Amino acid sequence: MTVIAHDAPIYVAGHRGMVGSAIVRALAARGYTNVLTRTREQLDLLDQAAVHRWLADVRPAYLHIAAAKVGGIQANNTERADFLWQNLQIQNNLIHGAHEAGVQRLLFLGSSCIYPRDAAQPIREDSLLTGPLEATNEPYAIAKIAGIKLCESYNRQHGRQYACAMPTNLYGPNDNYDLATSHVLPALLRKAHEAQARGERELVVWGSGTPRREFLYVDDLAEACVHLMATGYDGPLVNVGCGEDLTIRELAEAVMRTVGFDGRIVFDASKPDGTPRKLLDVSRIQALGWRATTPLGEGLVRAYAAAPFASPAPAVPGR
Ligand code: GFB
Repeated sequence: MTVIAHDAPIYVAGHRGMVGSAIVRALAARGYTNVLTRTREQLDLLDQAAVHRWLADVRPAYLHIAAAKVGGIQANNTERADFLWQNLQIQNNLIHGAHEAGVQRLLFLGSSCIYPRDAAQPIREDSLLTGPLEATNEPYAIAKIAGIKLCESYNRQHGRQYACAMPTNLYGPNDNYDLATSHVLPALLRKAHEAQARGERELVVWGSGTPRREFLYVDDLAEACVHLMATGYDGPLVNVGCGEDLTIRELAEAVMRTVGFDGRIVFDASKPDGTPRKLLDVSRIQALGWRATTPLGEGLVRAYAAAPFASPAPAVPGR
């Protein structure tokens, strides 16, 4: 079944980010030849009129909505208004603009933080809106839940086929390595690399190290997105994860092995732990014919090799 022809115009919103750039790579690898992208300078996704005009002109056959304001626990917890407003604005402009332009299919990407903080593990899609959210990322989660409901509502009211995928914590090439705003995995890669390069003996890890997280290599997520598009998936919300999690302490140890840093872990209890666990139930997407293929160890090596600081560490005198 060919739902989207290989030469049909496919718009990837957010193509400069980690997720969008991986989707562009995956589309090219699968032979899609008409992938459309726009930089922020060319099209400001916060500008409703500009977004609606562009979508009406281009009328893509499919949209991958990977554009969002994203960040780690600290950015989510402090830039709360920006996370709520910008994400609502971007997704409203794209989803409503797509509908106005007559675009029948799209994929809206969210995050596993949409589920209740104390959801039963592994988290099934039907646990959405069954309990309170994790406080550190409530604004971001509320925006993403609104996006899911917007897609569902266009489907029910107007017969659109707007699909929603909820990935677990992601990592890989083009990640954000700014220590104040990044997620844990890129932060630890950078901190371990720099500690090693400077001859330091400690790796500072925020919180208690006990929260559990599931990590998916971004190229695996991109494969899932293209798979959902290519197979015409237009059903309800679908989780995308690898099905395995580990503690933040275990992650720090795996990062240290990847970087070759053998110092000691120091926990910074002044930083929040966030949600205690968020392992996704991935049976729905596995039944659709996709599963993750990159083990964490391999993904860490690839992410480290692609990191902007990965050039050989400067020699440290006396070592
Ligand atoms: O990845 P992260 O920032 O976000 O943090 P969340 C995960 C866990 O790692 C938390 C700990 O318990 C952090 O305290 N951690 C340890 C660190 N060291 C560090 C560090 O150096 N930097 C960071 N950032 N964390 C985000 C949500 O939650 O995950 C978003 O805020 C989104 O909404 C995203 O859902 C996927 O996994 O806690």
